Amino acid sequence: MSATTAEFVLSAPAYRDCPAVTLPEICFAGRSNVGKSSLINAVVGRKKLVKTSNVPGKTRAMNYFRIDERWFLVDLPGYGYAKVSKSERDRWDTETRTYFRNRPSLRLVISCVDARHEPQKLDLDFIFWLGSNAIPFAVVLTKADKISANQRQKALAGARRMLKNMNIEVPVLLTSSESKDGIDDVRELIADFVEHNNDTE
Ligand SMILES: Nc1nc2c(ncn2[C@@H]2O[C@H](COP(=O)(O)OP(=O)(O)OP(=O)(O)O)[C@@H](O)[C@H]2O)c(=O)[nH]1
Ligand SMILES: [Mg+2]
Repeated sequence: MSATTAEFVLSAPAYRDCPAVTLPEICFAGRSNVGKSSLINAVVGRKKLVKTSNVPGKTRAMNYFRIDERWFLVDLPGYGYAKVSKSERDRWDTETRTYFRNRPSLRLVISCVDARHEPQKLDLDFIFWLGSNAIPFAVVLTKADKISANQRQKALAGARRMLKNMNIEVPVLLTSSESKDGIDDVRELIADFVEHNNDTE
C-alpha cells in the first residue's frame, strides 16, 4: 500500500535541527545519485514528494517527511559526491554519524546500493560502520530495471556475500523505482520496523 498522507516537515542542515522525537523514523542513505529520492517517491507512491535529479548532490540536508501521521521518513544527502568540498563532506559525515548513533527514534536505515555495480569502497565502509555500531539497517539494491535477470541474481548474491564476509545479517532487497519491482517489499519492511520496536511510544 502506498501512503495516504505524506507531508514535508522540515529540512535539517544539522543534527540539532531534527524535529522533536515523536514518531518512529526510517532513513534512506547511500551514494549520491544511487536513486534514494526516486526510491522514496516510489515507496510513498508520490511522483514528486522528493526532488530527484540528474545532477548529483541535490539533497544537502536531512529532509523530514511525515507519512500517514505514523512515521517520519528521512531523506539523507548522498555520500561520495566529488564536487562537494572536502570540508562540507567532513561536516556531513560528522552530522550523519551523530544522527545515526544518537537519534532514539531511528528504527531502520535503508542503505541503498546501485545493483549494477559491486558495492564500492564508500558503500562497504558505510555498511561496515552501521554493522559495527549496531544500527538497524537493510541493504536495498536500486535501478534493477537497468540490468538483466541474470545480473540481478548476481547482484543479490554479491550483496549477500559482502554482508556475510562482514559477519552482518540484515535483509537484502532488490528494487526498481522505474518498474516498481521490489517496492512492496520495501513497504513491508518499513511497516515491520515502524510497527514492531515500539521504544519511542
Ligand atoms: N532506470 C532507473 N533510473 C533510476 C532509478 N532510480 C533513480 N533513477 C535515476 O537516477 C538518477 C538519480 O536519482 P535520484 O533519486 O535523484 O538519486 P539520489 O540518490 O536521491 O541522488 P542525490 O540526492 O544526489 O544523492 C535520476 O536520473 C533518476 O531518474 C531506477 O530505479 N531506474
Ligand atoms: Mg536525493
